[in-house]
Formats: sequence, structure tokens, C-alpha cells
Amino acid sequence: MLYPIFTTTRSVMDLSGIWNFQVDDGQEVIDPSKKLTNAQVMAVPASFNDQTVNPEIREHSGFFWYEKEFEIPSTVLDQRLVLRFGSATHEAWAYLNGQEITHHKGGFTPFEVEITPYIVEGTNRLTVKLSNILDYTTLPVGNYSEEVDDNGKTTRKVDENFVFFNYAGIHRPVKIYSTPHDYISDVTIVPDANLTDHSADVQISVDTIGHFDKVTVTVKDEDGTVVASADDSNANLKIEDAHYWAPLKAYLYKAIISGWVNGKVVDCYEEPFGIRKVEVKAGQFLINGEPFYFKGFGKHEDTYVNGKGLNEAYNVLDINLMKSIGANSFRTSHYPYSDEMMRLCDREGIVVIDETPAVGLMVSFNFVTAAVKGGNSSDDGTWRTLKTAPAHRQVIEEMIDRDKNHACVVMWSIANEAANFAPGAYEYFKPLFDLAKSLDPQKRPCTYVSLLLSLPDTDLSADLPDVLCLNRYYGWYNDFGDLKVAESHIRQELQDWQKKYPDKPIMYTEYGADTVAGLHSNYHEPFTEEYQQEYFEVHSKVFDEIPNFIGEQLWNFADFQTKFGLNRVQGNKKGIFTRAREPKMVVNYLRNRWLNIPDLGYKQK
Ligand code: BDP
Repeated sequence: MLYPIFTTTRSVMDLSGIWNFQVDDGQEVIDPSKKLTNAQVMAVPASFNDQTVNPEIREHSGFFWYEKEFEIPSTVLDQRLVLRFGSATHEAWAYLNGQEITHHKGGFTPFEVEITPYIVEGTNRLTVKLSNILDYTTLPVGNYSEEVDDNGKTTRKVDENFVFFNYAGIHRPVKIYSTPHDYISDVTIVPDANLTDHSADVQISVDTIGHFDKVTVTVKDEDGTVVASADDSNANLKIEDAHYWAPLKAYLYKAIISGWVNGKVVDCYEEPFGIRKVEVKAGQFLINGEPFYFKGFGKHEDTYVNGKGLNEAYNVLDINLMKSIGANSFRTSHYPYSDEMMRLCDREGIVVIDETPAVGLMVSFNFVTAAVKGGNSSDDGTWRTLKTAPAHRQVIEEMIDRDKNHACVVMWSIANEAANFAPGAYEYFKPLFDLAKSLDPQKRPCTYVSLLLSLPDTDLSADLPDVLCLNRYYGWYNDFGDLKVAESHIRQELQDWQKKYPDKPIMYTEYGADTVAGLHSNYHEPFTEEYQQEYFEVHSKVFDEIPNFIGEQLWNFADFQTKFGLNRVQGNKKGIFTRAREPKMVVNYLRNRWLNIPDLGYKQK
């Protein structure tokens, strides 16, 4: 799906700002053909939860409404008009002037609908009903229950089956963009870098709707010089002396696509792209032919007040902080991030593992890990219980469709911490890996990230991932406070994986210790800044011993909000930065380590 941009033939109107908002408590029937009667103000894009001081609204599970009135400039009224939501969490029904125009389920991917037939001159009213319900059919997975009281009032409850606050609302920009009636509907770019002569073959396929006499494709470099062009909607372009996109050394070309009628450009679209080669070979992760070492984070879209709503200033700061400590990458744990963040990473050279919202696919999540190790005792029933496969297929399609052209995306993560140890896991995941592989025009590697119950002898689907991505908490959820024992467990497990899959690269996609900023100890007590630093030191030591170990993405970039929990002190404190992005002590240690690890060529064999 194309990102809405201004071009010589298109314009974009942004509906960000103050909207009306009303919680649907079931007490009155809300009729979308009428104005909301009891609305309060709410900023968009942002989560609604932290904009209120009313705990009942903050914790509300169920339905809620947004509403915005706007006018359309008469200059674009003869154009094709499209309404696009960057995301609406988790399920949305949109009404324009009282008529339902679209419905979308899934809170982290964009959706759009042509609104030309519904728009009126003068004031238009956009009404959006949202639901933040998560259950065993949705991604993420929630434990859902409802109670009806004596007066017939239904109270819904979503207990997150994952560790982040179930923020909801209109999280990403709502835009109306115009195109001509005959228009460019999609662009797919597959750059193939020829490493021997430093050239590239770039395949650019253009989809159109309506009639064009011809479609032309022009590629410009960063100076605006035309380096290739073709009169073909399926162009294969040769670029000599190509500038490659590399980690922290981004280089973006621009494809300019024009649809022509009678010698005139009727529609025009521009897509930035990078040329780089990604391969997994002999236990290494190669970018442009050189072994890449992932240094970075699992992150969250999570900031004060905005919640999971787009916060571009934080995005910019986060990338600056990453660069300042020598990080080169992150995973979009645990859902696809905003279009805006992906475009920023393309531009800044940040390497991204792009993850679906498949988190919580383990019905026994939270129970004692030791109890399910090994054999049939590990059957927690997940794959007989969950009904997430259709949502999973849908989100893989939507994520790849949206992100397929991004140079920053080097790997797809199909899920986070599923019950890969439970019978049925392989059967569940095999078709999803096949789907992702078949949909991705760039044929990127695919992975899932696994939790501690998925060990070399218990993970039933570990043949599937191209890279073994491990979330491990030795020294925290296991071996709590005992880093000596933790060290030997980390080493032993990594050696076992390497023995079992000598050709698969291995990386840590999570490891961390909750740390309350400002808490210190002479005795390396858990929760202190000293313990956090020692925890990472011990891991680094072992990582450097394992030849196939190709990256460390710690948990988490910053402290973030969660539901209330016995071990959550105003959220998860595993950040190396606080939620306000202030550094904890360990940042200096990591900066020292990471600035001395080259992005390419660290683990030569
Ligand atoms: C892992 C999850 C991550 C959590 C982390 C933790 O993948 O989302 O935040 O543990 O508990 O299970 O800190």
C-alpha cells in the first residue's frame, strides 16, 4: 500500500488534531448518522488512555467513538479521494456522513477506502467506532471475559496475554489524499545488488487502475541526477556504480513513476528505495556480502501521554540515541511500527527486523517455566485453543504489502514468544512462513523469536526460522540474581543451538533486567543500575565466544508502560533509558562496547 504523499498530481490533507471522543458504556445506543451527544475532546493521533484523568476511561475495555468534522477544498472535489488510517487500534468501523464506509480489524497496519461517492460540499462528518477487545482470535492475543449485571449492563475485560499496556485509539495519522481517477495503485521495487561490479539491477513493477497510454519510470540519485529510466510499467533498470544502502550509511534513490495520457502526465508517484543485498549463509547474516552484527534493541512504540500514538519527535530522538551509543538496529517488537518510523529508518540507515503483532500465542503464558520443559508435558494446548491463524495470515499480508520496499527491513519476524514447544507449533507456523516467503518480492529471511521454553531439544518448529532469534532471561526470570549460574546456562544453550544448527546464525532478540533508575547497591542487587550493567557484561562475554552469534538486541530500549503487575513498578523497567529517555548507568558500558564493534565484519569465520 502506497504511503500518501504530495506529488504534482496528488495532494494530502491531514485530519490530525482535536477530535470528539466518547466511551460506549452500552447505556445509550450511539447512532453514527447523528453527532455524538456526550463527547469530550481527544487528540489524534495518540492513544486515548493517558489523555484522561479518569481511571475508568483509561482502563475501558470495549467500544469507543471518535468524530471529526471537516471540509474538503473545492479544488480537489473532482479528484478521486481516499481516506487512509495509518492505524486504528484494534478494530474500526468508519462512517462518513452517517454511512458505513469501511471496517478493519488489526491495530497496527494501515487501511484505506475511496470516499469520493460519500463526500459532500460543505461540512463532512467522519465517525469512527473502535474496539480495543483482544481475544483468542486476535493479534495480539488477549484473555477476554465479559459479565452482565442485574441491570443488563455488560462489563468487558481484556487481560493482556503479553507484557505491554493495551493502549488503543487512533494511533496514527488519518489522511485524505487525492489522486486522479486513473491512478498508480502500487509500486514494487526489487533491487538486486551485483557485488562484483558494484552495479545493480532494479526491478520496478507498477500497478495502475484505469487507462494510461504509457507508464514511465525514472530513477534519480540523491543529487537529483537521473541514473536510469524506462517506458515500462515492469521495468528492469541497470544502475552502474551503484551507491549501496548500508547500516548507518543510508543511500536512497528515488523512483519517479508517471502515468501518461495524450503526452501529459496524469498521475505521478515517488518512492524512495535503497540498494542492498541481504543473505543468510553458513551461519552468517550478510549485508552487501559482509557479515552484519546486530547491535540494538527490542523497542516499543510507547511514550508519555501519546501512549502508542505516533510521536515523531521521540522517533527522531530514539534514533539519535541509538546512533550515539553505537547501535545499528532494532526489532519492531511486538507489532509493525508506523509508516513514518519505517521511512525514517530507511533514511537514517537503521536496520529493522519487522515483526507482526503475533504476541501472546501461548495460553500458558506466565506459568512456571520449569514445569513445561521437555516431552509431552510441554503440551499446554495452545494450538488446539487459539484461533489466530486467519488474523495471522491477514497481518503478514498487510505488513509485507506495506513494508516490502523498505531498505531498512532485512528480516520478517512472524511471531514473538509463541508456544513453539507445544505440539501443533510446526503445523501452525509452516504455512505462515511459506506465506511470508511467497509474498515478499525481495525474499528476505524470516524468523520468529522464541522464549526460554523453546530450547534446542524442545522447540518443535526451529527448522523454520532462517535465523535463531532467542529471548532469554538467564539472570532474571531464570537464575534470578545469580549471574554466575546464568553465565553457564547462557553458554550451554548457545553451544547446543550451534551444534544442532551449525548453518543457522543465532542472535539474542531479548535479554534484560528490570532496573529502577537511581537505585544503587554495593552488592549487585537485582533492580539496581549495577546489576543491570553486570548482567549485560556477563552476556557480552559469552556472546563473543560463539562463532555463529550474529547480534545482540537487548530488552528494552526504554522503560515502557504495562498493565498492573506484581513485578511492574509503573511499568516494565528493563529500559537502558528511562521512559523519558534519560540514560541509566549501563548506557556508558554499552556505548563503549558497541562503538568498538564494527557493523560489518565483526564475526568473521
Ligand atoms: C518477554 C516479552 C516482552 C516482555 C519481557 C519482559 O517478549 O514483551 O516485556 O519478556 O517481561 O516475555 O520484560
